[in-house]
Amino acid sequence: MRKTSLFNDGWIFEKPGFLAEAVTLPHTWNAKDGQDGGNDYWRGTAGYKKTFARPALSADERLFIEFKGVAMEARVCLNGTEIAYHAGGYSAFRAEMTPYLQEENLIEVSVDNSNNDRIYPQKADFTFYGGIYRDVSLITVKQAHFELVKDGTPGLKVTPVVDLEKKCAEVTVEAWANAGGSIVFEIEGEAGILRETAALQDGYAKAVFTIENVRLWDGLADPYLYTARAVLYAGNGADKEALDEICTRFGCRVFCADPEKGFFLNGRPYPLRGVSRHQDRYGIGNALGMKEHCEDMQIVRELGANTLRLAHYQHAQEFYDLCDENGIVVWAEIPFITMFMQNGRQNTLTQMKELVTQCYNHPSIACWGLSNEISAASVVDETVLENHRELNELCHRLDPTRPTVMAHAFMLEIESPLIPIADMASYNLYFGWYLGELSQNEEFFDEYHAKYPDRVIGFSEYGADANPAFHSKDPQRGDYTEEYQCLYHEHMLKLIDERPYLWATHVWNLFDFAADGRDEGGKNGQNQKGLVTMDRKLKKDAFYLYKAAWSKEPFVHLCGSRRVDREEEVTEIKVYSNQQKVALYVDGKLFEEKEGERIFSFMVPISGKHEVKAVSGGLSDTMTVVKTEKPNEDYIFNKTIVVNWFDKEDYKPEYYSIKDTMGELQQHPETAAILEGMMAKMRASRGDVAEASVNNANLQKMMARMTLESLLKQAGSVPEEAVRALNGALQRIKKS
Ligand code: GCB
Repeated sequence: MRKTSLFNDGWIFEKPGFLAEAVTLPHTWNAKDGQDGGNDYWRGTAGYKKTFARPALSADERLFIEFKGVAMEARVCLNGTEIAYHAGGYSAFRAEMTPYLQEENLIEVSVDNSNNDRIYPQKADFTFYGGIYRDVSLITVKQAHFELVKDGTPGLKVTPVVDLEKKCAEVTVEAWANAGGSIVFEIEGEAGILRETAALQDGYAKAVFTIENVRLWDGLADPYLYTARAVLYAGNGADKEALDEICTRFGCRVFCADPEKGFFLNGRPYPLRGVSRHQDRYGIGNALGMKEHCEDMQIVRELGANTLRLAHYQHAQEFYDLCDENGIVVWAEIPFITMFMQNGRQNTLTQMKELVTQCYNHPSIACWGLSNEISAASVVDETVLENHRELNELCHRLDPTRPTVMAHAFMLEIESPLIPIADMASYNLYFGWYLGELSQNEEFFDEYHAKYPDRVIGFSEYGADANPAFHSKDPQRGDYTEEYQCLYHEHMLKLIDERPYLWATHVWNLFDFAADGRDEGGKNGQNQKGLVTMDRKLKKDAFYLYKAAWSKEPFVHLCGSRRVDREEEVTEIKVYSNQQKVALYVDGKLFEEKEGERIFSFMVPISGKHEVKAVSGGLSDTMTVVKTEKPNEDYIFNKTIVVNWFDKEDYKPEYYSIKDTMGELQQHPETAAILEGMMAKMRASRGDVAEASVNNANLQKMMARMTLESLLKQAGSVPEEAVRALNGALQRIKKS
């Protein structure tokens, strides 16, 4: 029977120009430089090697090696012969070692994460860590065995089709082997074991079972898992000795999405409300172990989310397993992202084939994501459309049971022919963070839904960066404060509550994550849109807003505990809770009790140092606030940002100014010319993402509603003198 053993120990890692070092896998060479900003982490070709004595194999045994994730491109040589090549950093692959084994063996893996135009991802907002960052194992099988190599298959494919009315499931179990003979298939559940024998034909066999009184995989409520097993025999199944055995867990459930009513699980409305996650951790990079995966799932459970978007690539099997076990509905995807590459077509197909083949049996997975914001740095032309059609057909061919989806960038016109290619659509919108006003998010969905009432639409990303060191009593977009992140998400949660047609919504992101290209918000190298910090040690206040909405575990949480110093005379104390009543105590005395839902706000006069305590039944949370003379400067991210350019200026309202909207300024030929000059300069400094969006109708429409002042503030880097000059020029043109 097959034996699997970890092969993680005793590797030597060699990076050009550095001394060789001994490492234990999983390992990435970018754990430090990929997380510290500057967009200068090392991308190149490095080597891993290991010597080992010939494993004891009997004459009818064969040896395979399994790599669960090598980023991004790998060549594996055993004793000088190449036994595997793999392009794509997130899916598993296996290779046979048997013919090349010697008494003493040397395995060498050349790993490359350098820039190229063939393998996705190449342009995206996260660090492309290099290394053998998931487990490596040796698998010993008999001469006759289940398929191990093709697309990294588990060898076994389970397709449950549930009849909710009859409370039964028809389960098709298929297996592939390199031999003749037969397979005994089994399905094991609480009611016992069902068994069928099928003869192998051309290396393939299947059995169809009916599970009566099926116990459903029912999301958070009851994520019940069955086990399917396949045992390979040389003869007709009555032989004594089994040659190989594989098993997988599966679940019986029905997913569907309705354009008006949203998502359904097992025939009941089940709005998918949750967060996204990267495989990433502070100080570790992407080389996570089971401990880190479990900690992440624990936090997801505490939050009460019922869905995860596992972005932007295939995650570790261990993590999909955790989703199966915990009843989390998953959006799975490949890293076909941001920028279309003419030479990358084949790689999108390979990565998709591997994702679907390797993840097919996970009951948690509800859809296959074809791409993310592919229009952000590319024009959607016929080649882009064709690549998406191919991917879509591939998914349907490999898996007729699951819908496909795409995550679109806000500037993709809702009329784009890209959108209807996939079965479902979702948008990533950042109005109220990168640009625009918060209310533009709901305007966007309302317009889309009114125009396309028969299309399923969701909200695949939204978020605002927050560094928990920064605070404000008057939070503003772009200030990186914990308080703005709260206001932003309060708005978004309401938007979502009011639009049950959104089939799934995912906060970007549950955790801060490494994006070495970012240098902002006081933490270089990080995207800080997380509800939790990258080391998982601190839950930002906004985490508790979602917990109040989603979790049933009773709690009260005082917001602003890190904003100790407060300059105002009367301060807002905000409590997030899933209880109906919250009482606030100040210095031991009852201040006020309120009834409400999720958000409880109290206006408290302060004069010195106060102890503030929120209480609901037996639950409580306590913090200290201190009245100060002046604002605490440590709470401000960029102290040089000019908050209001106009405060000190004379301003003539009958003339044009930066307070006018872009739409108004475009009406007058002179102001339009000034605007165009400014936009050309901005485009030149923003690179290809901005370039691609110049003639973008959505962007134009959105910008027409913004004042020039707010556009300039969001651009951030425009010097104050330039703003004054621009305003001066506009103030010379009289409004008609
Ligand atoms: C997006 C991308 C995601 C980024 C995010 C952001 O739309 O899909 O990868 O991290 O925006 O924070 O800008």
